[in-house]
Amino acid sequence: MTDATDGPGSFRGLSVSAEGAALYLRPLDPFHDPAGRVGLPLAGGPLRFARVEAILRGRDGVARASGTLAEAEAWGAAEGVAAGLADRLARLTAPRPVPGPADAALPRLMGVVNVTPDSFSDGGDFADPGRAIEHGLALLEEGADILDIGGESTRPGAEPVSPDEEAARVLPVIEALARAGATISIDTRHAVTLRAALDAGATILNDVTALTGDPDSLATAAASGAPVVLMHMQGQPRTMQADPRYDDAPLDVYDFLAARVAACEAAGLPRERLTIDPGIGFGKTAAHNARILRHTALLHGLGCPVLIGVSRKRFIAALSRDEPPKQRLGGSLAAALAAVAQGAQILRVHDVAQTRQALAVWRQCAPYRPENVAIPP
Ligand code: HH2
Repeated sequence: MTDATDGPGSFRGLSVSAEGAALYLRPLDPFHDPAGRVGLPLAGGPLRFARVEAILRGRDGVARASGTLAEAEAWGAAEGVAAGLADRLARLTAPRPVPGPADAALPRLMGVVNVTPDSFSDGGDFADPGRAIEHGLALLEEGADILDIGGESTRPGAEPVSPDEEAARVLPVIEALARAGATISIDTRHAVTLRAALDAGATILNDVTALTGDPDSLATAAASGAPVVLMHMQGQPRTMQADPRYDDAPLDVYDFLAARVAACEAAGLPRERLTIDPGIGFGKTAAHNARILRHTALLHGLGCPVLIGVSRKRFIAALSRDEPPKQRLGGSLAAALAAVAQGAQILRVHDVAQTRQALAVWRQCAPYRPENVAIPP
């Protein structure tokens, strides 16, 4: 792809002299080009990218520069980091299996079923198993591809729930919805609940602690053969919103998830079974969340599908007019579309029908089709 006349361009000032500097590659301005005429595929999907930002983090801080792929390659060769760059590009572009029904389009919609008395978003609406089952069936009707069933609130300030109590809440709901043909993920940080949920019919594991919350979770998940969602969280739900701090939020989240992917691989849980999630709202300020979402495309560099859960979260109110959870649909859709524009493969949402509608319209109207935009060379 590199042309003899290409130079490092705007990357010229970016020096990798800092010893041990880590290199990150962030695809910029993804666009829709099903014919695949320009650029490289983002995560093997229909979006492509032709520009990247190279980010270097060393002892002295973080340096960034952006340009075309050809300029990045020329810079990489001049700086002696061609191999590292090629490795990151290979991971960014490779196709990857996405959990959920094979025939479901991307992004897949994961509908939230909270069998809890105290969830921040739908506090107690579906704590009764019968109502939770009804709600799950309604979400399927609305077009949910996956139902995410949880029996413990992880909202800021929430008190932990015992695994026994949690299992008693979710198991009848999982059994009924699995019988109805739903693809079910279990949202738990407890290994016993995870195991029992699989026996009851769940086929996907979703752990907000990225399998660190229970010493048995990693081995249980590895042995299960099921796909696993690894989510980033700083601290614990009870205290995580008390002054969260990062050196660089998107890079810190990326490094955490990279380390968890490596730990899973070492435990016999291969990357092909992993989905990663930056954990919007979990130990993050509104500014951290917004910045992490603007860096969604960076996460494809880990070679796993990306799941994003922004639905009704507090940062939406913080960026807007302090609306209560059920009045955050507009902001939830805006944030979800921002992530999908960067190739997010799964959206975890409360409002399935409205998200489906937003995606259908946005797909037809978004200004990133090659016939509508000037594609960078
Ligand atoms: N968010 C919540 C719960 N589980 N799992 C993943 N992978 N990603 C998320 O963003 C995520 C999650 C919180 O939302 P909700 O379930 O509505 O609230 P609560 O934890 O209060 O039940």
